Amino acid sequence: MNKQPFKSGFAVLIGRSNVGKSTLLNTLVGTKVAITTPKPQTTRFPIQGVVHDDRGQIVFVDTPGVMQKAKDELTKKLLDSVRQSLHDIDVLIYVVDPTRQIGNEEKQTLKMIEGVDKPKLLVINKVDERSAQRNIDFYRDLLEDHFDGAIELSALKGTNMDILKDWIFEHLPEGDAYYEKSQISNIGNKERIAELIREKLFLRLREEVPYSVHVDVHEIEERKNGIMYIRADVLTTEDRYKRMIIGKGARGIKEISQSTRNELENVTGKKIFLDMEVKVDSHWVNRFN
Ligand SMILES: Nc1nc2c(ncn2[C@@H]2O[C@H](COP(=O)(O)OP(=O)(O)OP(=O)(O)O)[C@@H](O)[C@H]2O)c(=O)[nH]1
Ligand SMILES: [Mg+2]
Repeated sequence: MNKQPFKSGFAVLIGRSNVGKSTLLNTLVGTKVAITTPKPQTTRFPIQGVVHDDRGQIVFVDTPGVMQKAKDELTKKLLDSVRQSLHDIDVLIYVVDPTRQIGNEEKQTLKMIEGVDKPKLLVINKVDERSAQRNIDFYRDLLEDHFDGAIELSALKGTNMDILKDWIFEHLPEGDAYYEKSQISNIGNKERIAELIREKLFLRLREEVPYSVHVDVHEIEERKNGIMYIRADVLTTEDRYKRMIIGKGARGIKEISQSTRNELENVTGKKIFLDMEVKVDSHWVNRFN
Protein backbone atom coordinates (compact mmCIF):
# COMPACT_ATOMS: atom_id res chain seq x y z
CA MET A 1 0.00 0.00 0.00
CA ASN A 2 1.26 3.46 -0.90
CA LYS A 3 1.85 5.54 2.19
CA GLN A 4 0.94 9.21 1.86
CA PRO A 5 3.72 11.64 2.86
CA PHE A 6 3.29 13.23 6.30
CA LYS A 7 2.37 16.89 6.12
CA SER A 8 2.81 19.59 8.73
CA GLY A 9 2.73 23.32 9.12
CA PHE A 10 1.27 26.47 10.57
CA ALA A 11 -2.21 27.68 9.65
CA VAL A 12 -2.71 31.17 10.99
CA LEU A 13 -6.21 32.46 11.80
CA ILE A 14 -6.52 36.16 10.98
CA GLY A 15 -9.51 38.45 11.04
CA ARG A 16 -11.33 41.30 12.68
CA SER A 17 -12.19 41.09 16.34
CA ASN A 18 -15.16 38.92 17.29
CA VAL A 19 -15.44 37.02 13.99
CA GLY A 20 -14.99 33.71 15.83
CA LYS A 21 -11.31 32.83 15.38
CA SER A 22 -10.88 31.42 18.88
CA THR A 23 -14.17 29.54 18.69
CA LEU A 24 -12.95 27.97 15.44
CA LEU A 25 -9.63 27.00 17.03
CA ASN A 26 -11.39 25.29 19.92
CA THR A 27 -13.80 23.41 17.65
CA LEU A 28 -10.97 22.20 15.43
CA VAL A 29 -8.81 21.05 18.34
CA GLY A 30 -11.83 19.57 20.10
CA THR A 31 -11.23 21.23 23.44
CA LYS A 32 -11.02 24.72 24.92
CA VAL A 33 -7.58 26.03 24.12
CA ALA A 34 -8.46 29.72 23.78
CA ILE A 35 -11.04 31.78 25.63
CA THR A 36 -14.01 33.21 23.72
CA THR A 37 -16.44 35.98 24.63
CA PRO A 38 -19.02 38.15 22.85
CA LYS A 39 -16.71 41.14 23.42
CA PRO A 40 -14.11 42.32 20.90
CA GLN A 41 -10.38 42.03 21.64
CA THR A 42 -10.71 38.93 23.76
CA THR A 43 -7.55 37.26 22.48
CA ARG A 44 -4.36 39.06 23.49
CA PHE A 45 -1.54 36.85 22.25
CA PRO A 46 -1.10 34.16 19.60
CA ILE A 47 -2.19 30.76 20.89
CA GLN A 48 -1.39 27.53 19.11
CA GLY A 49 -3.76 24.59 18.93
CA VAL A 50 -2.73 21.34 17.29
CA VAL A 51 -4.80 19.01 15.13
CA HIS A 52 -3.30 15.51 14.84
CA ASP A 53 -4.41 13.47 11.87
CA ASP A 54 -3.27 10.44 9.85
CA ARG A 55 -2.33 12.82 7.08
CA GLY A 56 -0.14 14.98 9.29
CA GLN A 57 -0.32 17.79 11.79
CA ILE A 58 -1.85 21.25 11.53
CA VAL A 59 -0.67 23.84 14.04
CA PHE A 60 -3.40 26.47 14.12
CA VAL A 61 -2.34 29.87 15.39
CA ASP A 62 -5.14 31.98 16.87
CA THR A 63 -4.30 35.69 16.83
CA PRO A 64 -5.77 38.84 18.39
CA GLY A 65 -8.52 40.46 16.34
CA VAL A 66 -7.69 43.39 14.13
CA MET A 67 -9.34 46.59 15.35
CA GLN A 68 -9.32 49.87 13.59
CA LYS A 69 -8.96 52.16 16.57
CA ALA A 70 -5.26 51.55 17.11
CA LYS A 71 -4.81 54.61 19.29
CA ASP A 72 -4.45 53.03 22.70
CA GLU A 73 -1.31 51.17 23.69
CA LEU A 74 -2.95 47.76 24.05
CA THR A 75 -4.56 47.85 20.59
CA LYS A 76 -1.24 48.89 19.04
CA LYS A 77 0.52 45.98 20.70
CA LEU A 78 -2.16 43.52 19.62
CA LEU A 79 -1.90 44.74 16.03
CA ASP A 80 1.88 44.29 16.15
CA SER A 81 1.44 40.74 17.35
CA VAL A 82 -0.93 40.01 14.43
CA ARG A 83 1.70 41.38 12.01
CA GLN A 84 4.37 39.19 13.64
CA SER A 85 2.12 36.16 13.28
CA LEU A 86 2.07 36.62 9.52
CA HIS A 87 5.73 35.56 9.29
CA ASP A 88 6.75 31.91 8.92
CA ILE A 89 3.32 30.56 8.10
CA ASP A 90 2.27 27.86 5.67
CA VAL A 91 -1.42 28.63 5.16
CA LEU A 92 -3.46 31.72 5.93
CA ILE A 93 -7.03 31.34 7.17
CA TYR A 94 -8.88 34.63 6.92
CA VAL A 95 -12.05 34.57 9.01
CA VAL A 96 -15.01 36.88 8.36
CA ASP A 97 -18.33 37.45 10.09
CA PRO A 98 -21.17 38.02 7.58
CA THR A 99 -23.53 39.18 10.31
CA ARG A 100 -21.57 42.43 10.02
CA GLN A 101 -20.99 44.58 6.95
CA ILE A 102 -17.68 44.98 5.20
CA GLY A 103 -16.39 48.29 6.47
CA ASN A 104 -13.07 50.11 6.62
CA GLU A 105 -11.82 47.78 9.30
CA GLU A 106 -12.28 44.75 7.04
CA LYS A 107 -10.50 46.57 4.22
CA GLN A 108 -7.62 47.42 6.53
CA THR A 109 -7.37 43.80 7.63
CA LEU A 110 -7.38 42.63 4.03
CA LYS A 111 -4.53 45.04 3.28
CA MET A 112 -2.47 43.44 6.02
CA ILE A 113 -2.54 40.07 4.28
CA GLU A 114 -1.94 41.33 0.73
CA GLY A 115 1.79 40.70 0.85
CA VAL A 116 1.51 37.17 2.27
CA ASP A 117 2.71 34.81 -0.42
CA LYS A 118 1.08 31.60 0.86
CA PRO A 119 -2.18 29.78 0.13
CA LYS A 120 -5.04 31.88 1.48
CA LEU A 121 -8.44 30.59 2.47
CA LEU A 122 -11.48 32.71 3.16
CA VAL A 123 -13.60 31.29 5.98
CA ILE A 124 -17.10 32.73 6.12
CA ASN A 125 -18.13 31.92 9.69
CA LYS A 126 -21.45 32.12 11.59
CA VAL A 127 -23.58 30.85 8.70
CA ASP A 128 -25.93 29.42 11.35
CA GLU A 129 -27.05 33.02 12.06
CA ARG A 130 -30.06 34.26 10.11
CA SER A 131 -28.54 37.70 9.74
CA ALA A 132 -25.51 36.15 7.99
CA GLN A 133 -27.50 35.96 4.74
CA ARG A 134 -27.72 39.74 4.50
CA ASN A 135 -24.05 40.32 3.71
CA ILE A 136 -22.87 36.92 2.61
CA ASP A 137 -22.69 37.77 -1.11
CA PHE A 138 -20.39 40.70 -0.41
CA TYR A 139 -18.04 38.38 1.40
CA ARG A 140 -18.27 35.77 -1.35
CA ASP A 141 -17.14 38.45 -3.81
CA LEU A 142 -13.96 38.89 -1.75
CA LEU A 143 -12.83 35.49 -2.99
CA GLU A 144 -12.07 36.58 -6.52
CA ASP A 145 -9.52 39.19 -5.60
CA HIS A 146 -7.78 37.87 -2.57
CA PHE A 147 -8.17 34.15 -1.93
CA ASP A 148 -7.38 30.69 -3.26
CA GLY A 149 -10.51 29.14 -1.82
CA ALA A 150 -13.53 29.78 0.39
CA ILE A 151 -15.50 27.72 2.90
CA GLU A 152 -18.72 28.68 4.64
CA LEU A 153 -19.09 27.19 8.08
CA SER A 154 -20.22 27.57 11.64
CA ALA A 155 -17.44 27.34 14.21
CA LEU A 156 -20.06 27.28 16.95
CA LYS A 157 -22.02 24.34 15.52
CA GLY A 158 -18.95 22.64 14.07
CA THR A 159 -20.23 22.41 10.49
CA ASN A 160 -17.83 21.87 7.55
CA MET A 161 -14.80 21.29 9.76
CA ASP A 162 -13.75 18.28 7.65
CA ILE A 163 -13.87 20.34 4.45
CA LEU A 164 -11.70 22.95 6.15
CA LYS A 165 -9.13 20.38 7.28
CA ASP A 166 -9.10 18.74 3.83
CA TRP A 167 -8.33 22.09 2.20
CA ILE A 168 -5.52 22.79 4.63
CA PHE A 169 -3.93 19.37 4.23
CA GLU A 170 -4.04 19.80 0.47
CA HIS A 171 -2.06 23.01 0.81
CA LEU A 172 0.38 22.07 3.60
CA PRO A 173 3.99 21.16 2.79
CA GLU A 174 5.48 17.78 3.65
CA GLY A 175 7.39 17.82 6.91
CA ASP A 176 7.92 16.42 10.38
CA ALA A 177 5.55 16.94 13.28
CA TYR A 178 6.13 20.04 15.40
CA TYR A 179 4.34 18.62 18.43
CA GLU A 180 4.15 15.26 20.19
CA LYS A 181 0.87 13.42 19.72
CA SER A 182 -0.13 14.08 23.33
CA GLN A 183 0.27 17.86 23.00
CA ILE A 184 -2.52 20.11 21.81
CA SER A 185 -1.27 23.59 22.67
CA ASN A 186 1.75 25.72 23.44
CA ILE A 187 0.30 27.48 26.45
CA GLY A 188 1.22 26.38 29.95
CA ASN A 189 -1.08 25.85 32.92
CA LYS A 190 -0.45 29.24 34.52
CA GLU A 191 -1.26 31.08 31.29
CA ARG A 192 -4.29 28.90 30.70
CA ILE A 193 -5.75 29.60 34.14
CA ALA A 194 -4.96 33.32 33.80
CA GLU A 195 -6.85 33.31 30.52
CA LEU A 196 -9.80 31.53 32.11
CA ILE A 197 -9.99 34.15 34.87
CA ARG A 198 -9.80 36.87 32.22
CA GLU A 199 -12.69 35.23 30.36
CA LYS A 200 -14.85 35.37 33.47
CA LEU A 201 -13.88 39.02 34.01
CA PHE A 202 -14.76 39.82 30.38
CA LEU A 203 -18.12 38.11 30.68
CA ARG A 204 -19.05 40.01 33.82
CA LEU A 205 -17.60 43.49 33.28
CA ARG A 206 -18.99 46.23 31.07
CA GLU A 207 -17.71 48.98 28.81
CA GLU A 208 -14.00 49.71 29.07
CA VAL A 209 -13.35 47.81 32.32
CA PRO A 210 -12.34 44.45 30.72
CA TYR A 211 -9.69 46.22 28.67
CA SER A 212 -8.13 47.65 31.83
CA VAL A 213 -7.52 44.17 33.19
CA HIS A 214 -4.57 41.80 33.12
CA VAL A 215 -4.26 38.53 35.06
CA ASP A 216 -1.09 36.91 36.39
CA VAL A 217 -1.14 33.44 37.91
CA HIS A 218 1.84 33.19 40.26
CA GLU A 219 1.43 29.79 41.84
CA ILE A 220 -0.28 26.47 41.24
CA GLU A 221 0.30 23.88 43.91
CA GLU A 222 -1.27 20.51 44.50
CA ARG A 223 -1.59 20.23 48.27
CA LYS A 224 -1.54 17.08 50.38
CA ASN A 225 -5.30 17.20 51.02
CA GLY A 226 -5.83 16.91 47.24
CA ILE A 227 -6.79 20.55 46.86
CA MET A 228 -5.28 22.51 43.99
CA TYR A 229 -4.14 25.88 45.33
CA ILE A 230 -3.94 28.74 42.82
CA ARG A 231 -2.69 32.25 43.56
CA ALA A 232 -3.50 34.96 41.03
CA ASP A 233 -3.37 38.75 40.74
CA VAL A 234 -5.96 40.70 38.80
CA LEU A 235 -4.34 43.95 37.70
CA THR A 236 -6.37 46.95 36.64
CA THR A 237 -5.29 50.45 35.68
CA GLU A 238 -7.48 52.54 37.99
CA ASP A 239 -8.86 52.46 41.49
CA ARG A 240 -12.45 52.98 40.29
CA TYR A 241 -12.13 49.88 38.07
CA LYS A 242 -10.80 47.94 41.03
CA ARG A 243 -13.93 48.85 42.98
CA MET A 244 -16.13 47.79 40.06
CA ILE A 245 -14.36 44.45 39.74
CA ILE A 246 -14.68 43.71 43.46
CA GLY A 247 -18.28 44.89 43.51
CA LYS A 248 -20.66 45.65 46.35
CA GLY A 249 -19.94 43.40 49.31
CA ALA A 250 -17.28 41.73 47.13
CA ARG A 251 -20.09 40.11 45.13
CA GLY A 252 -18.36 40.69 41.80
CA ILE A 253 -15.06 39.10 42.65
CA LYS A 254 -16.82 36.22 44.41
CA GLU A 255 -18.83 35.44 41.27
CA ILE A 256 -15.74 35.58 39.08
CA SER A 257 -13.88 33.30 41.46
CA GLN A 258 -16.82 30.89 41.68
CA SER A 259 -17.27 30.55 37.91
CA THR A 260 -13.52 30.09 37.39
CA ARG A 261 -13.40 27.40 40.06
CA ASN A 262 -16.47 25.63 38.67
CA GLU A 263 -14.93 25.34 35.26
CA LEU A 264 -11.51 24.28 36.58
CA GLU A 265 -13.06 21.67 38.86
CA ASN A 266 -15.00 20.25 35.92
CA VAL A 267 -11.91 20.05 33.75
CA THR A 268 -9.46 18.74 36.35
CA GLY A 269 -11.78 16.74 38.59
CA LYS A 270 -9.96 18.36 41.53
CA LYS A 271 -11.07 20.69 44.27
CA ILE A 272 -9.79 24.20 43.59
CA PHE A 273 -8.80 26.90 46.05
CA LEU A 274 -8.44 30.22 44.25
CA ASP A 275 -6.56 32.96 46.08
CA MET A 276 -7.24 36.02 43.95
CA GLU A 277 -6.34 39.63 44.67
CA VAL A 278 -7.31 42.75 42.71
CA LYS A 279 -4.53 45.36 42.46
CA VAL A 280 -4.11 48.72 40.77
CA ASP A 281 -1.20 48.80 38.35
CA SER A 282 -1.43 51.50 35.73
CA HIS A 283 1.64 50.23 33.88
CA TRP A 284 0.81 46.63 33.05
CA VAL A 285 0.16 47.52 29.40
CA ASN A 286 3.72 48.83 29.05
CA ARG A 287 5.15 45.52 30.27
CA PHE A 288 2.70 43.46 28.19
CA ASN A 289 3.89 41.87 24.99
N1 LIG B 1 -23.73 32.21 15.86
C1 LIG B 1 -22.42 32.00 15.87
N2 LIG B 1 -21.67 32.65 16.77
C2 LIG B 1 -20.34 32.42 16.76
C3 LIG B 1 -19.73 31.52 15.83
N3 LIG B 1 -18.41 31.52 16.06
C4 LIG B 1 -18.19 32.38 17.09
N4 LIG B 1 -19.35 32.92 17.51
C5 LIG B 1 -19.54 33.89 18.61
O1 LIG B 1 -18.86 35.09 18.29
C6 LIG B 1 -18.33 35.69 19.48
C7 LIG B 1 -16.84 35.94 19.31
O2 LIG B 1 -16.17 34.70 19.24
P1 LIG B 1 -14.59 34.58 19.48
O3 LIG B 1 -14.20 33.20 19.10
O4 LIG B 1 -14.24 35.07 20.84
O5 LIG B 1 -14.07 35.63 18.38
P2 LIG B 1 -12.57 36.07 18.04
O6 LIG B 1 -12.50 36.29 16.58
O7 LIG B 1 -11.60 35.11 18.62
O8 LIG B 1 -12.50 37.47 18.81
P3 LIG B 1 -11.18 38.29 19.30
O9 LIG B 1 -10.33 37.38 20.11
O10 LIG B 1 -11.75 39.40 20.10
O11 LIG B 1 -10.51 38.77 18.05
C8 LIG B 1 -18.65 34.74 20.61
O12 LIG B 1 -19.81 35.20 21.26
C9 LIG B 1 -18.90 33.42 19.91
O13 LIG B 1 -19.77 32.56 20.59
C10 LIG B 1 -20.60 30.83 14.91
O14 LIG B 1 -20.18 30.02 14.08
N5 LIG B 1 -21.92 31.13 14.99
MG1 LIG C 1 -10.12 35.37 20.01
